Amino acid sequence: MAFGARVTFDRDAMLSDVRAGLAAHPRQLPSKYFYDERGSQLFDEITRLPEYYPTRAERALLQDRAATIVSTTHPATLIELGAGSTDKTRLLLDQMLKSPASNVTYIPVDVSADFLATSVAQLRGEYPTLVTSPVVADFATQFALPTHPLPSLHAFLGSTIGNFTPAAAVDLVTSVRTRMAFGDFFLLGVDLRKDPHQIERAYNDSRGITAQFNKNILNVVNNVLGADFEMSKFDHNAVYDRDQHRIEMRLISRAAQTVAIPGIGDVVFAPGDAILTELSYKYDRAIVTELLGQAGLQLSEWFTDDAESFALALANR
Ligand code: SAH
Ligand code: AVI
Repeated sequence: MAFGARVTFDRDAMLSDVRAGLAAHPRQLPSKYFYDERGSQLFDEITRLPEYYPTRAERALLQDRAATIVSTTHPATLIELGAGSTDKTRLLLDQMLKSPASNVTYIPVDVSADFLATSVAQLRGEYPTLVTSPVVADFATQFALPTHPLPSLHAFLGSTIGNFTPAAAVDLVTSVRTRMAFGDFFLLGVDLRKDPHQIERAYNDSRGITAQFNKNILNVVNNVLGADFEMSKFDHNAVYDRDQHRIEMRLISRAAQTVAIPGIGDVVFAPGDAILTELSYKYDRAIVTELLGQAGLQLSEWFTDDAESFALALANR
């Protein structure tokens, strides 16, 4: 492992992603590189911030709807993309495990290997009868699932779908559809369009945790590639684009600076130069129905909280 840090990203893949991203206009870095162990811990902290409403809204929705979702889909296996802490997942697992005869399998898929291992160790302690088979993979690529009992519920929670452009989101849901057997369902959590000020506050918290999360991507590039990004020389920036219905998160260079990235060379930044680090799209029912349809799925249930802040979409083939 390069440069001694506990990171699990493939060096060559990151080198080519970073080379392409920093040569692009605008400059960008793939959002998956936020999530080394520290990035995953920072995201977990974000989910508990007063300003970051999506996690609370989705948890409340799952508290209300998990029983209905499980009785509608009666899954033997839960496959979860981008499982993270698996905190909200427990609400689905609790329902799946309610039947005394049930033999339940859980397959969390995540790129953040160390954090996933910690989540799984905790889960195994809490759910001794659950068969937990974690998969460390980039869910945007072809990856193999361990054999599992059917039917499956394929879950993609937290509005992580929003971190993909509309075209990439269709590709991602299409790949889920191709893994779905007859009788399987897809459960998608999406953050809904709302007052832009409320959305912007969620990405500009007063404690600066989102800023640390954003800057952590530079730390990950330093650790894996041996680059010399100085986090203090970049500012966090997150703005809601009302036309495209998305948060755009950037790192803005505070000064003229040159960053050396072994294998890539020197990258020169002028004051104000930006690196786009994340998009976070916000949805409505029509857009989600269209996305599912383009991926070959149909919406079967649409659940929202009272404030219409967040939605869970249940879909089948
Ligand atoms: N589902 C959790 C976590 C959301 S954070 C929740 O709702 O709170 C996004 C999660 O997706 C992180 O755990 C991150 O490591 C993972 N992730 C992001 N991009 C990924 C990718 N391309 N492949 C696999 N996992 C990814
Ligand atoms: C994981 N993803 C859905 C989060 C989001 O809201 O787009 C990541 C995040 N970025 C800043 N805050 C949280």
